[in-house]
Amino acid sequence: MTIRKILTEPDPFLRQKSQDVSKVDDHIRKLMDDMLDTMYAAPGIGLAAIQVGIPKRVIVIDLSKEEEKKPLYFINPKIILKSNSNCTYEEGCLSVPGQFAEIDRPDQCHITYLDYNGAQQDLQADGLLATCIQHEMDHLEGILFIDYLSKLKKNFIIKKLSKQKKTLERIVI
Ligand code: K1U
Ligand code: ZN
Repeated sequence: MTIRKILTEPDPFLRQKSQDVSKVDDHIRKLMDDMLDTMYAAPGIGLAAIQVGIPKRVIVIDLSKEEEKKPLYFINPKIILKSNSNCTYEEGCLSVPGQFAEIDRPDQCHITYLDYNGAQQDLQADGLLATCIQHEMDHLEGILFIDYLSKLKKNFIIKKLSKQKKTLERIVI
């Protein structure tokens, strides 16, 4: 088990597009295991590989509230259908620490993906799972939830996080 460092905004690495996984092997499974441990430790309910500095199209999610963990693994996910109706959730992001905002997204989505063993799967998601999948799939395109806010709000958040980073760097040095 390895807890990896989560990149935080502003970081140009978070803005790059992730690449498809060509083969689901032990290297990818180790990455997903580490991502889950990193996500549980944070804590969070989802994580994309780019957030730990790996630009591959890999996502992990666990929405379970009880002791028993129910991890979901998505490799090369593709949205094949989104509902016309939207829902609003207050979203957070481990790469945008301490910031939350209400974001509107389609309330249902149908995706195809490869699972932990590389088998082709499809899933019809709604509610928080649909929101979380779309939030994580945005990461694969270099998009963060703050991109949906007004320029004023987004720039305010980025400035705040930038200042926090500089203060932390001074403390560490
Ligand atoms: O950084 C991420 O992408 C993870 C993010 C996922 C997410 C949250 C809310 C809506 C959409 C996507 C988080 O997990 S932020 C932390 C969080 O939501 C949470 C933390 C502890 C308990 C419950 C929720
Ligand atoms: Zn996020």
